[in-house]
Amino acid sequence: MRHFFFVVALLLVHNLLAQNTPPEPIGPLPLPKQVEWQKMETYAFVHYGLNTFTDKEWGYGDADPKTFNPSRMDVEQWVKTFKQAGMKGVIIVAKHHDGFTMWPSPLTDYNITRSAYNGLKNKDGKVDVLAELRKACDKYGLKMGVYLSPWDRNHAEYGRQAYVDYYHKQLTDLVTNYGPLFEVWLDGANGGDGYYGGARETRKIDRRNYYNFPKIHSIIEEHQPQAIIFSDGGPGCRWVGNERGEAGTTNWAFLRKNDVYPGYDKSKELTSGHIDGDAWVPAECDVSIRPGWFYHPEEDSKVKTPEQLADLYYKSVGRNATFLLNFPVDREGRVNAIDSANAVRFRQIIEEDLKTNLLRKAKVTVSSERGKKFSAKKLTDGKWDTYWATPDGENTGTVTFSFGKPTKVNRLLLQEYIPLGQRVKAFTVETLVGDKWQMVDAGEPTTTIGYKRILRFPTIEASAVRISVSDARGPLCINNIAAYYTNR
Ligand code: FUL
Repeated sequence: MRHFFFVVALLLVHNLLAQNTPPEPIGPLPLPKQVEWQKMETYAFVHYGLNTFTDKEWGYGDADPKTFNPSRMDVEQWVKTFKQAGMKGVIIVAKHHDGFTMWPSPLTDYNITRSAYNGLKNKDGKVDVLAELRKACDKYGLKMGVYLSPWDRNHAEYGRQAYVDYYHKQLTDLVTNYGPLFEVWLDGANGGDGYYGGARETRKIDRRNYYNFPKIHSIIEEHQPQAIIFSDGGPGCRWVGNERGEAGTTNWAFLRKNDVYPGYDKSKELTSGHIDGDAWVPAECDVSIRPGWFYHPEEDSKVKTPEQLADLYYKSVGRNATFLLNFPVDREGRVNAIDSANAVRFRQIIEEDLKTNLLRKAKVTVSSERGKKFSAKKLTDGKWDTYWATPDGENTGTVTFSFGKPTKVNRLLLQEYIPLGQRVKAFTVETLVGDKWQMVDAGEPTTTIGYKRILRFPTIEASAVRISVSDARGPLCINNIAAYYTNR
């Protein structure tokens, strides 16, 4: 008998402890800097350089630097615009494929000091667009990042070891002179024809090995440990596999890290990630506000509308990715007025759409709770680090929010607590209309959630909303659910 009581007591203690213990993390897991990066959600891209003036997308590497001649350059105007458009940072193309550097790189003559630009000088008395951007970012509280094209159509040694050494030195110069960078962008367009110091020929490289990516990563990690490294395969974040700004409806933050490298030919896989991946490499959706990455006057009538941009927000941030929106700075040296107006209006639309969380005041019930610390209340407390969790062994679950009266709803937002991994594989949403539960049709499969998932659906007047997770990689850890109504 005594033995029996002892066992019961032990079980009780065990259960009590388990109730306050978070679920075991399920790898792959994000680094803390990847979580912080994902929370930025939207940030700007700037493509600006010789191509802006030669009307090209890919400069051959032979344009005269003097061609770069902005008439009313104003870097602060860019940053103010981005800030108003709700962007949390800006990534500037420091060097595109044409090899022209926007900072006074001491390693090449093909740089901004040889241009016709006669703007603000840096501490060494030289024109320096990156120094101007750093200053403006600090003034307005935006983070800064850089794009440094591995492909260089100007450099005579491109294709040979001497260029790789040059690239590593150029990168070191860039990452040691402009303060903290939140992201370093290594694009995947690689090799082909170019000026190459006058050779004017085609040069092919071994995409996987030529640049010595491990060395590139170690240079960045040494000088900018907080930076997220972008490439087709990460390691910090990955290309989403298209330039339309759309993530997959199924979007895992994982990749099989040894499979993917810059220039990876099965880029379609990047849209959804690898469910069996061994590394946390979330997707970033890069897209331009105009058809081209660089400014072309004839595209003034083709700027994406605020509504189109809002649609892209839902298809990127709303599908577990970040939204990197490109602004082709114009020939005056400014974010064009049309682009600026549309981007600012886009942000207002998103803020209006997702203004009041209707679930905050609703009554919540759940199929089960891991314990008090992980109760259903955590779903709507507005805190990042508290979450609802199910007990070990329960990889499914249901959450029901009752409004008490018919309430209009047409948006649903869900967030998993990603520091413990991405788990949900399938879920459904239903609404209670009268006394009937109806399946909500968001027009897209409801599989993964991840950092954030937002569904849009036709307005329903419901008295309750029910979310059911039917499959997951482990116990559920959900830190936020919100529902909204917008009359847009
Ligand atoms: C690509 C480049 O080829 C495009 O010109 C642009 O810079 C885009 C963001 O990345 O790889």
